[in-house]
Amino acid sequence: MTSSQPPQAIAHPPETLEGWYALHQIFRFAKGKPDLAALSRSEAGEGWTCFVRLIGSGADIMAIHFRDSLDAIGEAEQSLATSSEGKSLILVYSFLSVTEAGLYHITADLARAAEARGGKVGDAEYARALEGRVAAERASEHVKRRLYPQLPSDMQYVSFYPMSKRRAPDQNWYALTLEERSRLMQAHGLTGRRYAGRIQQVITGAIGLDAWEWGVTLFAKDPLDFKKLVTDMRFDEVSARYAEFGSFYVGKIISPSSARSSGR
Ligand code: 76R
Repeated sequence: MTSSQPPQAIAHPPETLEGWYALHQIFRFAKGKPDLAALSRSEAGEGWTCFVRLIGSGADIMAIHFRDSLDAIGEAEQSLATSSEGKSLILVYSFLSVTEAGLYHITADLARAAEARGGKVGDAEYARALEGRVAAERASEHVKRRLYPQLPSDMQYVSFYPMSKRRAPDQNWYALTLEERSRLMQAHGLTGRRYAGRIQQVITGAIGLDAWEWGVTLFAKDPLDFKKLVTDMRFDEVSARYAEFGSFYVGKIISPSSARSSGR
């Protein structure tokens, strides 16, 4: 009986760092196929756009935009929609999010330290320590790569899918303790690291922005690595217990060089 249980403490969210906003757009071709050559990768101030020719999908093309503000994402969206190529594209799905680095480990450390000194999460000492740790993270190359991802020139294949963490009564990610989520995410990171150099992942957070909670964008040299990594993740505890997935979109980047040579 739930009524006899003590009220559960509200779990503590991890601190996160955010970088570029991201928009994934999935299109079908209208009657006329657009000039694919004109849809090359474009660099735009802060951020970039790339086009992915979808393979084995009901849709035809995915655009991935990264920009430094939501307004700039809106401009990228508008400029594609009003371009001559854009007129041959019918939007079938879009996903709005922002690059995110979850600081589970740091948040759990600071919470433990606060408890040990009889303080509280969020008190002045916690806030001071957090500021220092966050600044150091933000300055690290590792975090910069997650927040401001660059398109890997040797990884032509892309797999994109949205996902959420489960919120079932007895299987609720958001009701786990911070310690437990930190432990699970550390194990997740170790599983992922086995693919270093073979897969580049971009994690974008979409809570409050879209229906799913995260976007997962993977770049690979060998598309078989998508299957291998995602299989390993399914067996990794956090995905095995808590992950729910949307549709997968797989394809190949329309390379700017071949696009240019065939078009202009
Ligand atoms: O070590 C680190 O700095 C990063 C550790 C790390 C975090 C915090 C990490 C590593 N991920 C993190 C967060 Mn990930 N990731 C996924 C998926 O298909 C599935 O089952 C899940 C989809 C894949 C394939 C993947 C790959 N990751 C996240 C989050 C946010 C969760 C939250 O905050 O609650 C999600 C949703 C997510 C999902 N992850 C890695 C990888 C890979 C390959 C790595 C190692 C990357 C590296 O070390 O460079």
